[in-house]
Amino acid sequence: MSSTSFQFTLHATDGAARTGEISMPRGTIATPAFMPVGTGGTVKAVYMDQVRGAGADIILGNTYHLMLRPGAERVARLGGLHEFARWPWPILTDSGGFQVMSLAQLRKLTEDGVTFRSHIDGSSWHMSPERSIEIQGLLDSDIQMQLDECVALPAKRQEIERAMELSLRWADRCKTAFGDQPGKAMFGIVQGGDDAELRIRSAQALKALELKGYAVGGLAVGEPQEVMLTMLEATCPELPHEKPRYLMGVGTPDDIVKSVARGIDMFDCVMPTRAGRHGLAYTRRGKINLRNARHADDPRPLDEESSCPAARDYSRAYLHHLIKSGEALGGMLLTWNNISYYQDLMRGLRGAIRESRFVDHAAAVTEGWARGDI
Ligand code: PRF
Repeated sequence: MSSTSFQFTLHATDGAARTGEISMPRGTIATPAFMPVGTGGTVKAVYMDQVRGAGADIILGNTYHLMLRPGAERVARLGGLHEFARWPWPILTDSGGFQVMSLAQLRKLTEDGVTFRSHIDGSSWHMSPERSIEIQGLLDSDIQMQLDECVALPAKRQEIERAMELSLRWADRCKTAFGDQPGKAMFGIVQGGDDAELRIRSAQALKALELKGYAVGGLAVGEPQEVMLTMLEATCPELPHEKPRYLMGVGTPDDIVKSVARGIDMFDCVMPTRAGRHGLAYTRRGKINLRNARHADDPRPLDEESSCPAARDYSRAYLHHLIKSGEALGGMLLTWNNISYYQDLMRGLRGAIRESRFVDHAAAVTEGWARGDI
């Protein structure tokens, strides 16, 4: 059931893995959850009906892209992002800092925020923590993220520490700017690079702010998976047990299973959508590259047991043909398949945690990828 306020309820735990639900006015989010990425007000190459039908409870939008085009004030005048994009269920928006650092030109970071030029038309912009929250409010985002600074790894400890402390000061300013909105949430973001001590300091300081949820940022930015998992092992125990934990921008199915095992509740990543547009299908038996000529005569579907028509009803030969011909439908079907695969993966993890068989289930899922099907 949805509710008039933001509430997180844990239903079961199995080791460090947890399952529960976030309940808020626009809907309920079953966790562990995967949020398809809808950067500019669209989950690329699929209809919102397909995203919903696959089982997504929440999608992600980007402050950076939407402020530049079509503009936050315009989206607000048009009724907010849910109405604009025709997705009435919860939306989480990233704050913009990460995208500024990866996409914008002539970036300048100061205590007050970040100044940059648009990657679209070169126009000049400034974003402070307060303006990021204001924009996320204009979009009418349900879960808003603090402005933070994410440092790419490897980096010097001094640089990681400076960015982590700046992010903490910005968390405080975002909390004030967000104020008291019972049906919505503002999440803080743990930074601290690959340094466990800095991660712990960041998590403890954010915990003291008593936010409604916490993200782990600054990971999957060039470090090996093992380092990411070690950072989760250091960070998660420092975060309040009764609040949701979101690992930003992660990841592969394997990253997700291993992060759920360490106590993460929410994920987002462009991987299923971007890979789909590039001819890559995720299945229970691993990844299939439909560009490969070995599929040209293969009448089999991607996975006859999938919940998704794209996986059941079309031959690999046809999908190969679409991708090789540059047909839009190829990317559309594979995106649909991949979003469905990720949602099925999360549903399976939730069921396994609820029934205290997470370790066996995770091993079976991993075994399936390794087995392959050809
Ligand atoms: N901060 C924000 N968004 C993000 C990240 C971060 O550190 C990452 C890192 N994986 C992805 N998206 N605000």
